[in-house]
Amino acid sequence: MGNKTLAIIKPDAVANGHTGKIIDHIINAGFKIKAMKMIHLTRSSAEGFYEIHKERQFFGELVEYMTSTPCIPMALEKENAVEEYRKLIGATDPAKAAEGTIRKLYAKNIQFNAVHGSDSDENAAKEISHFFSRDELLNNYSN
Ligand code: IDP
Ligand code: MG
Repeated sequence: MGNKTLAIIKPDAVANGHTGKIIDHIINAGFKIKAMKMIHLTRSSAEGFYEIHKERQFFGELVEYMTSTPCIPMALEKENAVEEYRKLIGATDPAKAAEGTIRKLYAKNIQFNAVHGSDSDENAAKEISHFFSRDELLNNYSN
């Protein structure tokens, strides 16, 4: 079981002013933020990040959404981080997300769903390196 995951506060949540509240949920749930930046994704970066979804019918819309306005990727650390963070954010579709989860509180619908979370340790490692170089990760600092 790994201890890192890649989170993104997605464009809708940043634009709607939910950044601070979402970071509060993350910190209060015991995650350490090991890296964080605000970026406006390019098309090629978004397409690369969501490569596993490129055959899905919503791929084009997903890339449009993720490149629409800035987002905030973060590398998070906690024991069993992938599963723990997915529990904190809730189901992909906020209508199906548990009460109190980030998506239940801040997502609009299955597409504009406020946050991303990695789905496996292997993908967490890939996704963290998509956004952060080794020296951007605070490996020797406990914040
Ligand atoms: P996840 O973010 O909960 O892991 P995935 O199935 O990996 O969900 O989908 C990636 C992202 O694609 C979702 O977070 C959401 O923004 C978008 N998405 C998923 N399903 C749909 C859909 O049916 N219509 C439009 N967008 C979708
Ligand atoms: Mg996913």
